[in-house]
Amino acid sequence: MSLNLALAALLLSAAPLHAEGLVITDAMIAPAPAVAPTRAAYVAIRNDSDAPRVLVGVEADGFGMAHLHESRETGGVMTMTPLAQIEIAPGGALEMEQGGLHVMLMHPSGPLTAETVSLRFIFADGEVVGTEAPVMTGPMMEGHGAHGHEGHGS
Ligand SMILES: [Cu+2]
Repeated sequence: MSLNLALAALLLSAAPLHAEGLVITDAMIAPAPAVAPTRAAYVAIRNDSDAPRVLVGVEADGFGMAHLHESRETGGVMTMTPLAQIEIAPGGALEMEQGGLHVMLMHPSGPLTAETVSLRFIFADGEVVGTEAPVMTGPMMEGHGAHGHEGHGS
C-alpha cells in the first residue's frame, strides 16, 4: 500500500492534474470483465481559460493504445467513429457519456485489476492534463462493453 502511495505521488508530481484553465472531473472506467480486450473511459473536461483548447490524444497507463471515439446509433446499430481532435470552446466543456463521446482503451498489458487507471489528455499546444479514473464495478452498461468494438484491430 505504501508503495502504491509513493508511486501515486511520483505520478502526480510528474503529470499535473491541473493544467492552466483545464479541469477534469467525473472520470471513470466503465464496468467490464478484467480480461476485456477494450475498456471505455469517460471524463468531463472544462475549459476555464479564455482561449479554445484542442484535445488531440489520450494515453492510459496499462494500455498500449487509447483513442477518442464517438458512438452513434444509426438504425438500431451502434457504430463508433475515431476522432482526431475535439475543440473545447472558452468557458465550454466536453462531456463524455455512454452512447456518445468516450475514450477507448485498447491493447491492455494484462487483466485490469487496479482500482484506478491514470489517464493523460494531450492538447494541441503540448499541454498534458492527467487524472486518475476509478475502475467501476457492477453490472455492465448498455452501449459500450456490450457492443464489443469490433473492427478495432488487434
Ligand atoms: Cu469505442
